[in-house]
Amino acid sequence: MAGSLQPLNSDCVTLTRFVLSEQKRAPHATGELTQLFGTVGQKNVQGEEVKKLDILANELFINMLSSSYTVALLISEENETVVEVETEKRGKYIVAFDPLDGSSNIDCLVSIGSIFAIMKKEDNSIPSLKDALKPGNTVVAAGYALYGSATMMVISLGTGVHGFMLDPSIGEFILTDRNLRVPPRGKIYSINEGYTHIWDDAIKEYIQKKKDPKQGKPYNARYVGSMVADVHRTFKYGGIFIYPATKESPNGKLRLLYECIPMAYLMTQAGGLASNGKISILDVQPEELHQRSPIFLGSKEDVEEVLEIIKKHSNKK
Ligand code: FBP
Repeated sequence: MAGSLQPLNSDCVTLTRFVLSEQKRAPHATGELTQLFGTVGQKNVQGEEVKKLDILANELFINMLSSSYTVALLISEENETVVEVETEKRGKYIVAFDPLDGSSNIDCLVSIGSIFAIMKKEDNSIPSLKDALKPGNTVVAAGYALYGSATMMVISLGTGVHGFMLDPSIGEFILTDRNLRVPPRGKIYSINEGYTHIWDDAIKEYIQKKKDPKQGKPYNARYVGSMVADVHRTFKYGGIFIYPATKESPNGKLRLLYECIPMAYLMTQAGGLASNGKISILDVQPEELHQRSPIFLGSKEDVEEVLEIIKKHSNKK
């Protein structure tokens, strides 16, 4: 697509046109969510020094979102506390985001991304931490941008999951994957096996089973180390992405509000599952802004399989 000088196909569905048409399906829509999405769509970061990229990305997110007049409160991985929006610029949405996910991969040019979830502020009280600690089942929209061999935006406004690829020649995101559905079962498992020594027995049993030809055709192992890249592949090819609790990190590593919940919302919208090992990620009640959560996410049958093994082990205890 890059550098294509084809005349613009006026029928192509751009991100803005898509969100506008989706808004028409919501009888009481005010257009504020459309305006917010228009703002999010402009978030491709250009930076000077690579290392500062996640700080730059964070500043851009905060700047663009807080001046969109659609947001009441921001939650960023890069900010210890909630980010308040000036009263006169406040809107009705709360946005939790990871401005640059997979930042440890920036220097080696491996795919990185941005992740966000949008919730609605239900009342007119002054926005505060309590408004930020909302469970995933209150999310009204979520998405991620993947900066890889192409720039991709994958979103859901509650009516399925849709992928848009950036056409740099026109600077527009074009709808390329309408109604993404994750396959019911895959052939790939994705987990950092460098932590095998601190896994609990259930995880060890499950991964061993995926490798053992006596227990079925062995799965392929794929792990990029950028959640956005690993989850995007899981959407496209199916399988399972796992970041479990370990003996050293009893709640795993990934953050509930702006990594686990957005991806769980999207995966569930695409027919997959996302669990913390016990309950759906979307039913976890957040208690802290940057709390971590184990996550098992992907194809329905694959996630159900590992949850069965976890249950078996916890019944043994
Ligand atoms: P950041 O958002 O801080 O970059 O960290 C999250 C992350 O890089 C995820 O993208 C990825 O899935 C995970 O950490 C990799 O962690 P590990 O190196 O422990 O496997």
